[in-house]
Amino acid sequence: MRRILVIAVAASALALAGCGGDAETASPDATATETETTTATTPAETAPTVTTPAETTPPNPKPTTIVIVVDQGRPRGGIKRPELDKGEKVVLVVRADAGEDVHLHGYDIEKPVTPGKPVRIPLTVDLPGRFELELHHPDSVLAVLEVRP
Ligand SMILES: [Cu+2]
Repeated sequence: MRRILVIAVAASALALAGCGGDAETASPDATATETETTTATTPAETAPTVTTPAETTPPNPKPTTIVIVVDQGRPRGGIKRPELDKGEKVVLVVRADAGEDVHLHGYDIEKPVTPGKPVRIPLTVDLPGRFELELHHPDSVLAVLEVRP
């Protein structure tokens, strides 16, 4: 009984050691499961397309422009905290004297900076939450967009 236990432990230790080795064995994952789904499409009997222009219409058709001037890596006048409504059209304009790029977190929009030349970031804020607009290299928070749902 005791001997069997010892052997079992030794075996598992061996198995473990083998695991750490080359894991580069080609996985046979590529088992082609090509299931051709033949969907019998019944001819759609002219579905009534109801277009409700209600909630999705932005309250303001022209974009809200947010201008940020960066002096020596810092936003002039401090970090801006614009409050926006979901679906609003926004244009972020960043004029920086230094830095490599501006990065709007959450939306993950990144644009290169040319010192002295304004960078325009047009977008529709369709994601609610709080999002930092950062300057990178040097890193600094320029604005925090608050998008109301
Ligand atoms: Cu960033």
